[in-house]
Amino acid sequence: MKRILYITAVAIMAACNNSSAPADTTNVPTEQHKHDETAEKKDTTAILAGQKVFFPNLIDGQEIKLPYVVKFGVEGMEVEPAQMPKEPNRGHHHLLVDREPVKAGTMVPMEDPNYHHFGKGQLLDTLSIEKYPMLTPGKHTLTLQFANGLHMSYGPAMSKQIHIVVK
Ligand SMILES: [Cu+2]
Repeated sequence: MKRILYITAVAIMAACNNSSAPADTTNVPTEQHKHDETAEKKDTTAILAGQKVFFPNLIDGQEIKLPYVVKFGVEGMEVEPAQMPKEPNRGHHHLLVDREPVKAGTMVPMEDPNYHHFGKGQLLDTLSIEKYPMLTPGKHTLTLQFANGLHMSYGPAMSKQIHIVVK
């Protein structure tokens, strides 16, 4: 009986530990993290506070007519052409149509036409029916996703999703 109680107590403690630890504790940026990343350059898809992407000229729910020039914004990271990552906090934009943000450390798909890579470091693109045939009239989601030089996603925290209505 004592042993069962002991096991139960351990299990409860373990459960408490799990639930009391916020999921993003490891992502809380500290000076220490910053130094570690710069020194080791191991995790090339870790992100820091204040780093984000955004659509400078689109708001959620906006109605647009094609062609439409959509701009890509980023704060706290630098845009560079796709290449072997030498420095952290760099990468390029991706525009996803009707797709969800890409998990951190996972490659942004290359073959799916709903994932557009801007590996030259582009800061805008023209949404046209020729280049984006999936943008048929009606509601769609646009997701801006930042990824490193090897197209490895910085994750949902470095993405921005909005809804648009194509007229
Ligand atoms: Cu890419």
